[in-house]
Amino acid sequence: MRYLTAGESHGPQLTVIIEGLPSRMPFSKEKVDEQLARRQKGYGRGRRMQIESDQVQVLSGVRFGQTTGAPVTLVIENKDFQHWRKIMSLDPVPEEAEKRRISRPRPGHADLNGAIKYNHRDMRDVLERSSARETAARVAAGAVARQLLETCGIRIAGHVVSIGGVTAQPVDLPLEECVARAEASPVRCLDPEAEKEMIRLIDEAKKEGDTLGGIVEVIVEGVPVGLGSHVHWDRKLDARIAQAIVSIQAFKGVEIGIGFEAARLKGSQVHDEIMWDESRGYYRRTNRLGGFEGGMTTGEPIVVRGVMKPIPTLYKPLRSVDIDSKEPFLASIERSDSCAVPAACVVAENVVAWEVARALTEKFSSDTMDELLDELKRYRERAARF
Ligand code: EPS
Repeated sequence: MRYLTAGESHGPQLTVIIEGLPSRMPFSKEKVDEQLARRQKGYGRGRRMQIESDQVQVLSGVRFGQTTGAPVTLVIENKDFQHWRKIMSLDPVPEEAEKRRISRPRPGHADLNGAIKYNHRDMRDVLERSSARETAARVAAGAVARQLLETCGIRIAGHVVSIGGVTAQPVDLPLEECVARAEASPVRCLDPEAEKEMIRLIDEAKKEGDTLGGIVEVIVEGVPVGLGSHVHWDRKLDARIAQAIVSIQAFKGVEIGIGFEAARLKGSQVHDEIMWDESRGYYRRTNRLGGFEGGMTTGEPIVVRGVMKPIPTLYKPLRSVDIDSKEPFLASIERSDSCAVPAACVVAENVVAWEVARALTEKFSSDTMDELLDELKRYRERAARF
């Protein structure tokens, strides 16, 4: 399974082409739209989200509610494009190009590095593609992968662990409860006390023209043992998930299970003891390793956290240098989100869903959904009795 996204933040649309899905897999456009709507929510979003109402158009690879095995093309319209027709014009508009040219790179954004690398004197040609608008296309791809997982009995939840240094108290909840609580929270946080404080901090940051980052957690339940592989670096599923997380715009770090805490503890305090019983087969007494040993799933829930830095588009000026005059200036910006951590949580869920679905189709025959389900069922039985 692979996908490619295309489209600019203020261009006409985002497109994603997905290849390698099994045929005869149930496909619901509504379920994709549901994930897109979840990504648009969250306390701290800016005015752009009031303009957009993301929905996919399905242009190929699906017929009568099922995939055909052909590439699936999904398109999401940028409603904001109507305000940007001249600036994003295909044909040259010289006076507009000069008047609206961006020569002032934002610290922390892709602007300067991308401009130097691709030789753009107008940094709009960088920011249009580095923008987190692109995550809408990735969520659409993940939402399709999620439907594959659902058919296989694999479920996903995500929640916000911290924003601006405020951290939620850990709670041990069944997955469905975690989904329901996160969904009901404007910051996707499971701890109501921390939620209040996060909202207060976002309001404060907004007032000060500043932005906030945070930590999100994704949990995947019902995964069979042995997705991924110990035999080679690029087949390790934990590593692929780490890549998927850190590739989300503004993400700087990733942890699996207890993650960085493992550095402080002794081996006996870290590793999960192996148990077996008739009804469950093999299981671990704890899940500190977040569902992975040796680059493969253990069958315990996958638990992965991602760290998002504060968005670099600030109202509060930071020093930078104009690429024309080489003069210092204080960046001032018109529109941005003050905190997009709750939205990024939805992105993280969906990019993880993609990697798990991809690993499933690599392990099992997957030209058709029936083949995949048959093999998965037999394999689960064998693994339990092994
Ligand atoms: C973004 C800046 C803002 C965000 C955008 C990401 O957009 P604009 O520049 O149009 O105000 O709203 O996020 C989205 C459009 C989205 O769909 O998530 C940026 O610079 O990354």
